[in-house]
Amino acid sequence: MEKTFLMVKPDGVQRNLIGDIVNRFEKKGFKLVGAKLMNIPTELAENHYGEHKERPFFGELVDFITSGPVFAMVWEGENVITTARDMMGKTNPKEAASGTVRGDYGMTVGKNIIHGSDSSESAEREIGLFFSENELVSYSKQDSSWIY
Ligand code: DAT
Ligand code: MG
Repeated sequence: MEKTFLMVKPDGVQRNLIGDIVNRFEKKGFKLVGAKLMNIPTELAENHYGEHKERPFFGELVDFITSGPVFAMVWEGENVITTARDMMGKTNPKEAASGTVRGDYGMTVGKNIIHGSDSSESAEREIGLFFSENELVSYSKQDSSWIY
């Protein structure tokens, strides 16, 4: 089953949005298979956002993502990578549709509350960066026959 890496960023943690965000993905029917509250070491932040290292906002981005605890998660389900991106909304909350996390709670691109992998390659890479194999839980849920 497809997996993706999602993370409530430091602004989302400070604004008490962990529960709301987890709730959205649970209610949709996705399965939580890993989660932890953590501070991101600078080296991990730079690696995670490596694709943006030449962008002018890279320094700010690393400072922001390391400015306080994040809630890192791995979610599983059919088409979870694309669907989670849709549920997050566009990168800039000003352009994100209502009903999405960023559209409902975000105001600026620099504080856009949630991260989600954008492809199967980045999902695999990011899950590997943030979680070890033994931190991911394999289990079945009773509701799956009502979801699929
Ligand atoms: P996403 O998080 O939607 O995958 P991205 O990978 O293009 O977006 O960028 C990573 C993060 O960098 C994004 O969540 C917020 C920040 N960012 C993107 N574009 C920015 C910009 N023009 N100015 C400041 N921060 C930006
Ligand atoms: Mg991205």
